[in-house]
Amino acid sequence: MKITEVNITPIAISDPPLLNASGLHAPYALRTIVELITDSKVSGISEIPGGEKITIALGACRDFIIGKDPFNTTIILNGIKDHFGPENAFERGEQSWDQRCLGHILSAVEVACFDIIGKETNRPIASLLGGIVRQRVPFAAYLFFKHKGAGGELGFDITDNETGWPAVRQKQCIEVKDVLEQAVAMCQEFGFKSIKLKGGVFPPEMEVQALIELKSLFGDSVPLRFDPNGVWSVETAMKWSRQLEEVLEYLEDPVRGQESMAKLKSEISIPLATNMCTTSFEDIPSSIKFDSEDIILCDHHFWGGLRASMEISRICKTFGRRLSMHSNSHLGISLLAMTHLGAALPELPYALDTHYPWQSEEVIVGGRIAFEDGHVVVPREPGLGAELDRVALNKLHLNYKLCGLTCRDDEIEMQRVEPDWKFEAVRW
Ligand code: GKR
Ligand code: MG
Repeated sequence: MKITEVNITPIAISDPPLLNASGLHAPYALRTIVELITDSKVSGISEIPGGEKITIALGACRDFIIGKDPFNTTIILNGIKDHFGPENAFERGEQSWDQRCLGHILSAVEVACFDIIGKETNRPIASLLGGIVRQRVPFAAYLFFKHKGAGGELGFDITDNETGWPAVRQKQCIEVKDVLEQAVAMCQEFGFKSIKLKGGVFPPEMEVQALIELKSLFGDSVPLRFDPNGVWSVETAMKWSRQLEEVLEYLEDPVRGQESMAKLKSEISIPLATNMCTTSFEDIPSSIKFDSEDIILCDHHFWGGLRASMEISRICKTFGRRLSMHSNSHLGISLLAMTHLGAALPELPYALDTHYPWQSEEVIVGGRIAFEDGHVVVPREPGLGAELDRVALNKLHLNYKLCGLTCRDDEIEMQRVEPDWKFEAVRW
C-alpha cells in the first residue's frame, strides 16, 4: 500500500471573542485539515492548528509522504524530522499557545496514517494504541472570560431570545456572576463534571474570587482547575495560591518557566500542571532536575502525535507525574483523535480539556459530536470513526481565504478593542 495524494486544506472556523493572557481570540480560529489517500483509495484524515506557516511546512513534507506505506509511520515521521531538524523549547514562544511547527506536522501525518491503518485493519485507532481501556472519555467544562459574541462573520449565531448554553455562549463574561452563569449553563448542556477556568485576564483577586464562588456553588464533587498562562510572578502566585489550597484540583502554569514553577511547587500544596514549561521530550531532563510540575498537559498536536503522547504517559508514570490533556479551539477530527488517545491511555486521572463547546461548525459527516454526560463515546468504527464532509470543508476553506488571517495573534485582536493593550509575559 502506498500514499499517492496529500491534501492540505487550511480552514477558518468561527471562534468567540475569548479572553486570555495573550489578548483576545479573533472571529476565526485557523485549523488545517490533512487528508492522505492511498493507491487503494483509502483516505486518512487529521486536524491540527493552522495558518500560513503550517500550510507551507506541510507542503514541504509531500516528498517524505508520497510513495510511502502508511503502515511504516515511523519511517515517514523520521524523514520529516530529519528534514526540519530539531525544534527547541525556546521556539514555543511566550504566548498561551504553542507556536512551533514540527510537532503539529508529525501529529497531522501520524493521525492520518493511523486513520488509514484502522480502516485497513478494521479497528478503531484506540485499538492501535494498545486497546480501549475505557469506552467513554471524560471532558471538562472550559470557562473563559469573554466579550459578547460567538465569532465568525456575523458575530452572533442566534438571537438574544434564546436561553441556556446557546445564549450564554454568546454573552459577555467579565464579572464573577457571569463566570457562575457560564459554568452552570455549560455543565447543564454537556454534563461536564470537572471545570477549568482560563485566567490571566483580570487582577488575581477577581479571578480567585470567581474560583472560590465556583467552589461553593458546585461543591467537592466537581473538581476545579485554573490557568493564568504564566502571567503571575512567583510572589503573586505564592500569595494567591494560599487561598486556593482547598479550592483547586490543580493550578496550571501560574508562573513562567520550570525554575519558577519548581520554586512555587516547593512552597504550596496544590498540584501544579503545565502546558507551557515542560512541552517536549527535550524538556523532561530539566523538569526532573528542577521538579517543576506534578502534571503534564499532553496534547498530541504539540507532542508529535498519539504514540508520542502514549510515551509521555509512560514517562509521567516513571517520574511520579500525572497526565492531563490540553486543548486549543478545534473541530471534531481533533476531538475524535483526543478521544481515541483518552480511551487508550493506561491511566486517565483527569477529564480532558476541550474548546469544542465554543465552536459551532463541523467538517465531518454527521455534524457536531455529542457529549454524553460530559463524555465522548469512543467510536467503534475503523480508524478515527469520521469522514470528511467535503461541502463543509470547502465552505470553511473559503472562510480561510476571505477572513484575511494568516496566524493567531491575540494581541492585535485585543488592540482593536483596547488600542493601548500590550502583551506582558508577567503582568501581576
Ligand atoms: O484558547 O485562549 C486560549 C487558551 O489560552 C489556549 O491558547 C491555551 O493554549 O488552553 C490553552 C492552555 O491550556 O494554556
Ligand atoms: Mg494551559
